Amino acid sequence: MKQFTQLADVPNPSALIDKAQYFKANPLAANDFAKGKTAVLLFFNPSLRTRLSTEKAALQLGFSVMTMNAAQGWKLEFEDQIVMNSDKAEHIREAAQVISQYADVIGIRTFPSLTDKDKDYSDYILQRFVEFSSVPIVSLESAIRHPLQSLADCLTIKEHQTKSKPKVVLTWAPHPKALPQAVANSFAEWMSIMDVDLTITHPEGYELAPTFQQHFPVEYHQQKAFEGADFIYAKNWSSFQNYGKILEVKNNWTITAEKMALTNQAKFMHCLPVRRNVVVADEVLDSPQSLVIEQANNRTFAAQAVLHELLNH
Ligand code: SN0
Repeated sequence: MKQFTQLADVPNPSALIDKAQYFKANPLAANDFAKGKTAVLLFFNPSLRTRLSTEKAALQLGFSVMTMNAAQGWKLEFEDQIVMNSDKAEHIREAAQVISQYADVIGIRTFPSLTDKDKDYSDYILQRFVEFSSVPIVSLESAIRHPLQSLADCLTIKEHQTKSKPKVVLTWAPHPKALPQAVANSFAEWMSIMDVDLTITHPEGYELAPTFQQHFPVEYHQQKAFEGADFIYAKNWSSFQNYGKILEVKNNWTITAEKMALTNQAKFMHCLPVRRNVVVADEVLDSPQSLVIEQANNRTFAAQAVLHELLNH
């Protein structure tokens, strides 16, 4: 594996899920593996789980970790053939090469603009780092994908499924802010290699980009989608069609105990952070059916498997 930015980068996804499961059982099995090596993590947007779980994963493999909050004060220029006489002091061409001198692997977090659809969906910032870095790049959530989250989610489903081919429902949920489509896109992408029956439910106008949505049925009626489900995966995303916008929605899409009662005693999943009683009612989030903390725990082992695989040659 040369980089980890999307499912297509992974030669054998089920072996990677197995590796994450192995590190969960044996977190220090390779604690000398990356001795003398350095992981540099760059955050252009805030992070709790991704930062701490990836740092922990790297430390458990013996890496030294350097994390940089690049959100404020460090303005990079990503465009070519530009006269750099504005506020951006450094160009991606130098920055990526310079970081590569200090790092054996580079992690990047970058959210979408939610205003320029074409640029966001070209995964522009992440791809500029891929282009100019000389060491492997790990996505710590990009404009359009969150593959470390999805890998952890695959592990969580694998651990908690009680039958082959469980019914998994990815459901849109309300949110006061316009959020990226990244988590939902990636979840659908990774469910394609799991032996699951995935249904996506959302209000009309919230269709995901065709590349992510096309393989799966869409059910506009949330309650109907919930019938017989074994896993409910909730996430808000802003509109792709009406790019980055929050649309008016008639029904109440919050996940409640009443809706969960329509399922096959489904487990509840969410990547966190979650807005209580907007996305999901307390009664569901605080119930034994909720897997959200286990999902967060599994982030460490997903990251550990990825870092191990990237440098294992
Ligand atoms: C991000 C998102 O992509 O939806 C990160 C999820 C892992 N979510 C948020 O930023 C939520 C922010 C909020 O105000 O609730």
